[in-house]
Formats: sequence, structure tokens, C-alpha cells
Amino acid sequence: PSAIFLKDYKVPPFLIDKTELTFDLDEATTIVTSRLHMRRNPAFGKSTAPLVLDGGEDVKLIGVAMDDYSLPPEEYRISEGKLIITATADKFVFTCETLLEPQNNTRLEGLYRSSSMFCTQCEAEGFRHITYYLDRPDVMSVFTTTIIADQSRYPVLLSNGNEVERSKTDDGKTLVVWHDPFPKPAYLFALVAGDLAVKNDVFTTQSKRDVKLQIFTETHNIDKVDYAMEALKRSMRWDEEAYGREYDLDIFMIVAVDDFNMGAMENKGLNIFNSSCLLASPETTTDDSYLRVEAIVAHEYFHNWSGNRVTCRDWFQLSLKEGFTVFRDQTFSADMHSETVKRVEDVSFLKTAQFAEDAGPMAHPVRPASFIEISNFYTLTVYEKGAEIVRMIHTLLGKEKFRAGSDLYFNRHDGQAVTCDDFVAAMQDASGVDLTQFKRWYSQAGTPIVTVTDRFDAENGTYRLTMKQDTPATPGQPTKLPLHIPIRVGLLDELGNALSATVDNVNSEDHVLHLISNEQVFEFAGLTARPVPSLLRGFSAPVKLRYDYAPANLLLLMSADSDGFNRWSAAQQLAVNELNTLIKQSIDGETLSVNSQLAHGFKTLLSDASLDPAMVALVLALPSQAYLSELANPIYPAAIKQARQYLKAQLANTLAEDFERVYREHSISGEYQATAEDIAHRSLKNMALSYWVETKDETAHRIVLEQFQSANNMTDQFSALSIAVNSQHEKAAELLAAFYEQWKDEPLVVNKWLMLTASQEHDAALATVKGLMEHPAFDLKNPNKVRSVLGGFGQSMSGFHKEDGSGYRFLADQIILLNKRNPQIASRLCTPLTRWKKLQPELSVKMKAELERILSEELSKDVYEVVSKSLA
Ligand code: BAL
Ligand code: ZN
Repeated sequence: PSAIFLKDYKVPPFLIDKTELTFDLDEATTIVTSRLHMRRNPAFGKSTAPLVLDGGEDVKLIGVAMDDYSLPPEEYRISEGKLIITATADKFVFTCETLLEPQNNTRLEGLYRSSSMFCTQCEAEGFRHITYYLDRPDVMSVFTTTIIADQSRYPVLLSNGNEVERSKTDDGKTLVVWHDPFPKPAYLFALVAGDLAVKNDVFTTQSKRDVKLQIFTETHNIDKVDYAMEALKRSMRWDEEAYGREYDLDIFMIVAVDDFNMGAMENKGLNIFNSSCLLASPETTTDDSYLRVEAIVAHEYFHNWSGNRVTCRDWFQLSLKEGFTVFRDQTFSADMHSETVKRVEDVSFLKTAQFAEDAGPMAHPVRPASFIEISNFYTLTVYEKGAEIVRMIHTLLGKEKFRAGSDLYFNRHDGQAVTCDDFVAAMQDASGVDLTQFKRWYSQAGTPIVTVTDRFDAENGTYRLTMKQDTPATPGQPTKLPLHIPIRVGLLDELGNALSATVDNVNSEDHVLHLISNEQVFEFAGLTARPVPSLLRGFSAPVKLRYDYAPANLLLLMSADSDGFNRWSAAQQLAVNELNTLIKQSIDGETLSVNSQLAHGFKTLLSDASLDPAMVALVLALPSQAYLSELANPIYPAAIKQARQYLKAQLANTLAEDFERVYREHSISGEYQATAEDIAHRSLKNMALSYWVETKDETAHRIVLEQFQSANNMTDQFSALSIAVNSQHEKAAELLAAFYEQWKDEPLVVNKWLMLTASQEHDAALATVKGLMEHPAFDLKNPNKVRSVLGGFGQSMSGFHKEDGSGYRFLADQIILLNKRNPQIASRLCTPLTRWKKLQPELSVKMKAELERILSEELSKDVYEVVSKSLA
């Protein structure tokens, strides 16, 4: 397989003004007739270029016609999936008929079956698995879709836009026509057919138009969509208020499907969701999942403007819509709940997973320069780091100018397919802020390291921060240029009070410093004593900050910083320092011991009733094994596991009474509500219990059982189960069995059970996972189940990183098995293996050998790209 390059972009030689599709759906074969009203693209220049349409090997071509003249086989050819017609007029109607077997489509791209339904997934290049087309986002067309199907099995027939016609065919089937007036690329096409239940609602827009809202599910799930419907209405209102964006069609539909490669898809007017990202009920859904449903409903809805009305010119620009839309959904969730909690969660995720990607063999810029398979670039870098870039623009412009920039962007480019440069240009033009250097964030891969040193001059009352930036080399980018990095800084006195200081004639308690060179000095004037710096407040840039904080100063920041994010950040730094000491002891074979400063900080925190319990819970959460692995070089998995378990137990024993008290204080009764307040209490209560149980106290162990049995909601029940499993509670196996028995008819709950069972830390972890693959609850065809079991397994230090390499071999076997069936999922599963260079030497060679074994197979483009780049 070969790569394609951003620098080779050319406008399309042809345009498609109108697309008319007819789907004759049937279990055995589906026939798709496509009529494309095409013309040569004037922007391409005068040309006699042949018509080259994208297709897929799974699409059987029945016939082709030009202006109703059926082409004989010698007048067209198919090569590497593409349909090529040499002699074409300047304007014509191209017709083709294709035959599909959706029931055999295991890739879940294009048209496929999920349970008893037909559904589609066309982003990025799925439409070519339906019919021959110019399957690229800069070809935007007005779609009319006719669906014909048996009435009894498929009473619900949906596509984009508005339903404009409904009738019966001569042979008694139902025929429905949908028309979408907004020109769109093929990746936003959608079709659903099935016997579905519906929940209806109405949203009145700011201009007083009524929009019909519909959520469709299989009948047994329709009682679990109320939360998503409310979240949808909140999103619609928020986008009007925060961005001035109103919904444009008369109807907005969402459909839940069980088999889906992604979380959800923003097809125009017809979002299709992985049921795990839509369905929610107190008994079956945890707080985390409730918040995820809300965030993803919002995300997909926000795409209606950032993605659909203004779309991407080419797939290299994916972050244009994804980075911006993630930023929009993050801000929405922050507005609905707590801004600081949301920021901590997002940053924690970024620093764990995106930083690891940026440091590995698949590191790429937010706007990649090349790819072999675009599906591999739906990454944390494009999404999460892309959102950080938009957030930095927000910081540089300020709220009002950012809004002016987004207004200009939407107005200037409505109905167009544009680039990240166009986005930045709109922000720059509306604000007058020069973003020339800033734009390097889009093209330069890797996480910058910002090293800070300081000096206080008592005589002048000045405090100087010297900052250096350095971005490590990444594949294909050996040298890096300095970036424009906004660094938000405040200063505290020794009691933790905020200090005002003057920088560049501006006196404030909070400054945004612009680090634009490799090294720069910033001077704060007007101080009487050496301050404690609070650096990178709110995580104002996606960088690794290095500053040598004394533990006492971290404790001070943790308890007193006015920036809530940095209070958390200081606690994390303290914990990382202590864990790194313990990890080293473990590697060196020493007895573990640490004089934990963290315990003091935790004690203060646990006694302060004025704090947001959700924040307290986040501070108490020790850095994850995954984050410690990201920081480590090389990674010693067993040492990381041991150090973390040791510190947790030590903190638990030191603060046992506090944890018990906090557990009881935050145990709320009453009906379950997914409100920020109740979620906060539950999170702190369950965090406290996870410590308390580590003391091996009998009462704590009994309470875990009681909570498991008596909980009236999934958050508390699943927390009790997880705590039992993670603390190796003597009843853990019994509880796992009971949980499965209780919930075996609820697939989404079973997925959680699969994940927890697969990620356990114990000697038999690999055997357990092998057993799960044979379990009746497992299904290799269902991406959620594969992600639960194999994704969960990849997190287990004991199972995945087994000394003899058998964990790696097992995962490699599964990747090889899935490679042909579902290349996207197989490729995702490779991620833990891409870290081989960072592992301790004995494990590294074993992991590498498995990658080489995979590479010796006949591979899909998806898996080939990840594995070959990992070994390069
Ligand atoms: N566009 C793919 C799914 C999403 O990011 O919304
Ligand atoms: Zn998206």
C-alpha cells in the first residue's frame, strides 16, 4: 500500500450537482441505483481527464450508463477498485447499478446489518462501498434517496433531510423518498431501515421554528433515550447561545445501533449512534456513561455547523471539524457541569493517551502531511490535541474576539469545503491577532517540553522566569521550530495568597505569557518576597512542563491556588514524584518505602467541607498505570503496578478514619439523578471506599458487599464491583459471577463486565481473557465487545505484559484474526503493541517479534500502516 500526500491535493476534475439514489433492500442482496448529475469542474481548468470514480472490492457492478446510454464493457474499466471512463462529455448524467450483500459486510463501512436493521457508516471513505462515486469531501451534492423495502420487517425507512414521498410499489413494498436540500459530501450520507421504536419531541429554535426531534432504537431500548433527548435539546439551545448557530432542517433524527466502529456519526439530519453512546438508565448506566452520552450527543449535534455546513476540503483537514467540535463539546459540558472538573478529566486523558501517541511511532501533526489509510487518523492527536489548538486560539483572542472569529468562519465558508488555514484566517481577520507563528501547531508533531527556571531579586523586587521550549524529534520531522505557546501564570505568597505583579506594564494576578522563542525571560515586578509560581494554569497549552517544585510548594499550590486546575495538577505532580521513587526502588529490587507528603495534602483535603467533592475525588485519584507508563522510559510494567498498589495502601492506612468518614458523609440516599451535585457525591464516596477497603478493615469489606447488593443505581453497584475486583476482595469472583447473572440480558452492562473481567491484575489474567473469548457474551463481530475484552486486556499489566510474551502473542493472534473481517478495529487494537521501543528490554524484544509476525501476514491497509510504521 502506498501513501497519499497533502501536498498533492488537486481540486476534483468533476462535480456532482445532484445525486439520486435508489436502494432496493433485501436480506439476500441489495440493489443500489445511482444517478449522478455531473459536470466538469471549471476550477480544475480545461481538461479531457477521464472520469475516475471510487468503489470497493465488495461492490458488484451490474451496469453503467451515460445519459441513459448503457456502456458496453469495452467503454469502461475497473482498476484497483476504481471505475474509469475515458470518453466523457462536459455535462452528463452518470448512472450505475451495484449489488451489495450488507449481511456479509463485517467491515461495518458502507451499508451493513446490525441486529435486524440495515444501517450505514460512510465517514471517511465508506460511501464507495455502496456505489461508485467521487468519494471525497470537497465534492458536495444535493441528495435524493429512495428506499424500497418490505413493510413488515422494515416499517421505518430513514435517510438525510426531509421525507417527501411515501407510497407502495407494485409488489407491495414500501417506497419512501428523502430529500436533503443542503449540499453535502458523501461521507455524510446515511440510511437506516428497521422495525424501530421512536421517541418524539419538539425543539423551538431561537427564530421560533419548530424542529421535530426523533430518537429511534430497537423496541426494547426505547425506555433508555430520555436522557439523550434532553441532552439534545440542551445542545441545540447552547449552540444558539454560545455560537449563534441555529438548526436548519425541519427534522433531526438519531438512531442507536449495536454494531458500530465509532462512537457516533454526524450524518446530516440523521445521526447514527453506537448504542453505548446513546442509551442511559439509572439501573444500567454509570455516571461516567451518562456524561459521555451527553457529550457525544452534543458533539454530533454541533457538527451540523462545524463539519456539515462547513466541511473539510480533504481528509488531511480532519481536525478542522473534529478539533473544533471537540472544543465545542468540552465547553458545553463545562457549562452544564463544572468547568474545572471537566478540564481535569480532559487534560488527564490528553496527557495519558495523546502524549503517548505523540511520543510513539504513529506521531503525526494535527494536520497530517500524509497517510496510507485515513481511518488510522481518527486519532487523539487530530481530536484532542486539535481541540487544544482551538482552545489556545480562544486564550490568545479572548472570549469576544473568538466569537467574532467563529461567526466570520461560519458566515464566510457556509456551504464550502475548507482547510485549517481558512479557520485560522477567519480567527485572525476577525480579531487582528497575528496567528502566523501559532499555525505551526497544525504542522508540527510531538509534545513540546517547556523547562522553567526562576530567580528572585530581592533588591529590585523582581521575579524572573526563564522558559525554554524543545519539541523532540518525531517520525519524518527530525528538527522542530519554536511554537507560539501561551502560558498562563499566577504567583502565590508563602501562605498561598494570590500576588499581583507587573509584566510588560500590566498589573494582574494572572498573566498569559507568550513563549515564542526557544528561550525567553519573563520579568514580574513589584514583589516583596520570593513567590511560588503557579505555572500553566488551566493547562493553557498541550506541553510537558518541567519545573523543580519543592514538595512543600506543591502542597501549598494543592491547598491554596486560586486556579482549581493547578490544585489538581500539583497533587498529581507530588504523587508522580513519590511513585517514581517507588518505581525505582521496585526496579532495583529494594524494599518499597516513601515518606509520603501526599498524605498531608490528602488529609487537609478530606477535612475541607467547602471543596467540590468531585474535585476532591479527582485529586485523590492516583496517576493511572497508563499515565505512569507514558512518563516512564523505559517502562517496567510490574514495577509500576507494585509502586501504585503500595502507595495506595500506604495512604489508605495513614488516613483510614478520614476515608471512612468521607465515605459515610457522601453516601446520599434517594432517587438516582445524573446531576453534577449527585455525581460529585458518588464519585467521592466511591473513591473513599476504594482507599478504605485497602486497609483490609472488615467493616470496609462488608460495606463493599452491601453496596453491591443494595445499590439503586449502576454507578454504585459497578463501583462496588470494581473495588472488590481491584482490591482482590475475597468475594470478588463471586460478585463478578452474580453481576453477570443479574445483567446478562443487558448488552451494555455486559460490556462493562467484560472490560472489568479482562483488565484484572492477577496471575491468571491471560487465561481469564482467553476464557472470555469463548464466553456466550462475547461476539467477535461486535466492536464494543472486542473493545471491552481486548481493550481491557491491553490495560492489564499482569496479563498483557506477561514475562514470557504470551500476552503479546495472544493480542497479535486476535489482530491477525480481525485484520480481514474488520480492518478498522484490528488496526486500533495494535496501539498497545506500538509502544515496544519504550518497554524494558526483555519485554521489548518479545513485543517487537509479535509486530513482525503480524507484518508477515497479508494485511489490510489499516493494519499494515500501523504495524509497518511501528517497526520503521
Ligand atoms: N465524524 C466521526 C465521528 C465524530 O467524530 O463525530
Ligand atoms: Zn466528531
